[in-house]
Amino acid sequence: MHLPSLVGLLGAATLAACQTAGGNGTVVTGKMGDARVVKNNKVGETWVATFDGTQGVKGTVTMVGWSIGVNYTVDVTGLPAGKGPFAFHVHLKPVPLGGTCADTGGHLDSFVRGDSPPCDSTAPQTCEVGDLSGKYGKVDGTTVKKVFNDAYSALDKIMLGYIGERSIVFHDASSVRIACANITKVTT
Ligand SMILES: *[C@@H]1O[C@H](CO)[C@@H](O)[C@H](O)[C@H]1NC(C)=O
Ligand SMILES: *[C@@H]1O[C@H](CO)[C@@H](O)[C@H](O)[C@H]1NC(C)=O
Ligand SMILES: *[C@@H]1O[C@H](CO)[C@@H](O)[C@H](O)[C@H]1NC(C)=O
Ligand SMILES: [Cu+2]
Repeated sequence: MHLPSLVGLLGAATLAACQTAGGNGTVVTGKMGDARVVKNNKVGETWVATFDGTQGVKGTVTMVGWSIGVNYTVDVTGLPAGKGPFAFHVHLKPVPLGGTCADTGGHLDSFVRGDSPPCDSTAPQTCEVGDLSGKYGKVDGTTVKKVFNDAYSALDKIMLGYIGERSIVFHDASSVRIACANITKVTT
């Protein structure tokens, strides 16, 4: 006899999770709701994705634990001239030895949002956790440096939003995956 009301509650919860404040009513969020702010990262814990130049791109994306989320520093050179602006994301899987960027899976999407419609950067909590350029802007030019904090990135494996042991992937303006590198732990 409790079943109908339970179903009703679940329906209401699902509906609420698909609409969100901060947009104009068309903004979508994850099936599991908005991304949660991460407050238990170890401050200073450092992970890095190193681009060794074999794919043209050379440099690092450094990820440092902060009291809220993770601080990212994108510091790369060798992006192909005229092919930008470049999107970049945390992809689900690392790059297998001898593999390619095609092997890294899709974006880290811990709250099951999907990448369509595109991320609304004014409501970053509604975006895929791994959609870094959607939230903080694409990079352009052959040499770029970009620093930002992402409140939704986790360094603890038990957390949704865990970015460790995955990869950073750069895409050119036509979405081609031009370079990728493993996210590996440097210090605790
Ligand atoms: C509002 O909705 C339109 C139509 O879907 C979309 O193009 C636009 O980006 C949205 N703006 C905001 C701030 O959500
Ligand atoms: C992380 O970013 C925040 C916000 O931008 C900044 O205040 C803080 O100093 C940064 N922390 C580190 C360790 O870089
Ligand atoms: C990336 O990490 C995976 C998993 O640890 C590892 O098997 C692979 O060899 C690494 N890829 C590269 C290119 O180092
Ligand atoms: Cu990507």
